Amino acid sequence: MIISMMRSCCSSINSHLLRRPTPIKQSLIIPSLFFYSEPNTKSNAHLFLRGIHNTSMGDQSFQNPRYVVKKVLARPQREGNGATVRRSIGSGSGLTYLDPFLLLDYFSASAPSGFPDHPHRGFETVTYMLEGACTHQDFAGHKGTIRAGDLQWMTAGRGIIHSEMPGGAGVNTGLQLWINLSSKDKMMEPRYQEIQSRDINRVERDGVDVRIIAGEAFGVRSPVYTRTPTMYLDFTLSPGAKVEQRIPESWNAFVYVLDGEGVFGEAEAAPATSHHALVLSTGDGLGVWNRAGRALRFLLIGGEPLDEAVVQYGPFVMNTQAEIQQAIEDFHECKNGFEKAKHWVSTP
Ligand code: FJE
Ligand code: FE
Repeated sequence: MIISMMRSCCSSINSHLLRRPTPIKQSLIIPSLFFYSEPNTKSNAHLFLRGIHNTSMGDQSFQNPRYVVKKVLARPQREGNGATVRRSIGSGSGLTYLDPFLLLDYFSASAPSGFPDHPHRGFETVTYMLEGACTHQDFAGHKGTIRAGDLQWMTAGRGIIHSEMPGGAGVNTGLQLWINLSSKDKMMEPRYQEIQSRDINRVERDGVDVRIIAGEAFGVRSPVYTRTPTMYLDFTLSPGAKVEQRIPESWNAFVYVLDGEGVFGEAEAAPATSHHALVLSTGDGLGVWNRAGRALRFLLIGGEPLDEAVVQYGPFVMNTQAEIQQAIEDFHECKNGFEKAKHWVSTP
């Protein structure tokens, strides 16, 4: 599928403050001010199965194996309030939008740095902790801490204002993925799915250990409901192990390497190492080989493209400029989903 993207405006991170006239914490920073639009294209997604089927462990068994079409190294940058992120999807480095994925940040924060009070509208944030903890508080009174291996799947829908801060001393690292919502879901009531590490389904077989965060692997499904059909798998391969994972043919998919080095897509490909994002071609599955002497850990993330126009203003992601204007107005005037913002600030 051809994705054509036009970024009509780009200004520097942290350069704009959106201030509210009410006694809300004075600065709600909307740092990434990218606007981009995607022309509408006809979707053929309905022609394909949504389910993810079992994986074969034999010789490469796909009709149309996927291979790596783009490799991007995610370099550290400052974000939020003193936190560090390695941004792959959503960065300026040629991976602006991989429909339906808006952003993938590998983040690292130590108190007092973090991501103080900020809004979201029109998409989902998926936070997966690797080390330490992250405490979130929102304007509706939700509060919780996720720790290493835990997951928070937040559907912002029409509006959330929240803080995401380190949940303890020491380094806190994790991944945050932003998944776009289709036009029919953008203004839905917000909701959370929080899953503790021990409740994440896991399969171990032939040197392959997979945690199934969303979708299915080896015939085992995740309980997470994904409004935009999505797969999110956390694989660890022992030295010498290989895996073949089915991916629905029409979906966009990518790999993010966390540890070790792996050969992805083609048996003779050059190995990829940590913090590289690998965008995959179309196809019905991916083969991965660990030929190194240490464990390989990577995420495999895929989703059904929405094929809708995208207009983004920092943490507001809608289909049209008019909807973005409306989101900014609603945020400022605490209406249409932002009512609870009127008298709320997070507690330290
Ligand atoms: C945000 C800048 C931000 N990556 N990874 C602008 F930093 C954020 C934001 C995050 C974020 C939070 C966590 Cl816990 C992990 C992140 C960006 O909160 F939402 C906007 N708009
Ligand atoms: Fe957030």
